[in-house]
Amino acid sequence: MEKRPQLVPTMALFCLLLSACSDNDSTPLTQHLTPATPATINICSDIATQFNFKDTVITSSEMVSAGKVEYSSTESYSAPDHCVVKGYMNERIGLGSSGEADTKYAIGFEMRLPKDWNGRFYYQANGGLDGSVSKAVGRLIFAGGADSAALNSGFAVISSDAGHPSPAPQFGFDPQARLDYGYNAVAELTPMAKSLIKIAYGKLPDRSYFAGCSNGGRHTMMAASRYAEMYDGFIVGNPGLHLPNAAVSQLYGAQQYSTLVTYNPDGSDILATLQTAITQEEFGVVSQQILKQCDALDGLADGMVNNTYTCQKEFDLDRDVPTCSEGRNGTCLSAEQKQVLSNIMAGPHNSQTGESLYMQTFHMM
Ligand SMILES: [Ca+2]
Repeated sequence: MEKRPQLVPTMALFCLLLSACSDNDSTPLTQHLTPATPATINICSDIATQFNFKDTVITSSEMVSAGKVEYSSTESYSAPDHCVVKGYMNERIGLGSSGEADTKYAIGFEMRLPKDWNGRFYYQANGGLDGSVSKAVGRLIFAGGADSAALNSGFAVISSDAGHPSPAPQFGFDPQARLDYGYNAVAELTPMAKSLIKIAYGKLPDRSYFAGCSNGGRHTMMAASRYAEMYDGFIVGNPGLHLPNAAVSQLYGAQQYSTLVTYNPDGSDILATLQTAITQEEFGVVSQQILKQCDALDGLADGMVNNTYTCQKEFDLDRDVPTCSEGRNGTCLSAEQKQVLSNIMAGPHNSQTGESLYMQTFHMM
């Protein structure tokens, strides 16, 4: 079993975020780690035959040349020469939407292993309801844009479908699929991925990081709370938590926006119509005013609001955003729009008890 001082680097990351974990600068609370050491890939196409791990099937492994990886129709990422490994774990038959055991499940994954590796491992947690294996480019986190995503920065990256196929919502009928989606896929995939890395490069990763946004942020929070010993750092982006309640909140938002629009009688283009409730231009007016009130609250006027707690106190929608006096023109919000936005930010409440059903904001300690 792998044993390394995991808590120390994790604390280091938190200390960086909090700016001050010690009131005595001469007494560091953390130790410096030795740098991760790079390695060159040993094998790629032979991984399928040489890698053995419990309940794991490698379906393909091949080297691809440096170039762009098409992540989606609108997103592509630069990548170095690397090995693409595809496979799945824990194949089984589980419950489908009919309630019968008639659906094939597995934890599908893809790993992308750079020929010249930086010695580090990156778990790319994906968004939405999962259900398909997004390309393991190591997206989302790195500030330099697509060219500085994890794969192109030399990390070995894994991505997975979190244990179920598409269409995604039907996995809810199967208890094991719910566990895999909730947290267990990470527990299954992480030791497998590290073992595969050892085969590919001749050594385990020196550092391992876990990152994602939205549902990926939720995965990251779950991994940090359940599997902290497997990773050295967690990068959480906009985590979706308590998802059933979040769904209620989203539906409440749709109800609120719908009060501002008139639908076509035939019901066509419902979503497009909903998006006219508050246009991107009008949201832009709101965001500019939030920036104006809050950007510098974190000590640096850099276009990013990082002191969100104080911002929630300082920003006043009614006061800070112009109210349209003669119809909407893209530079103001109507009184009705302001009310809808206020309602949405307050979130849905139990009509009997007044209890909030879903928190819209997270207060940092
Ligand atoms: Ca700022």
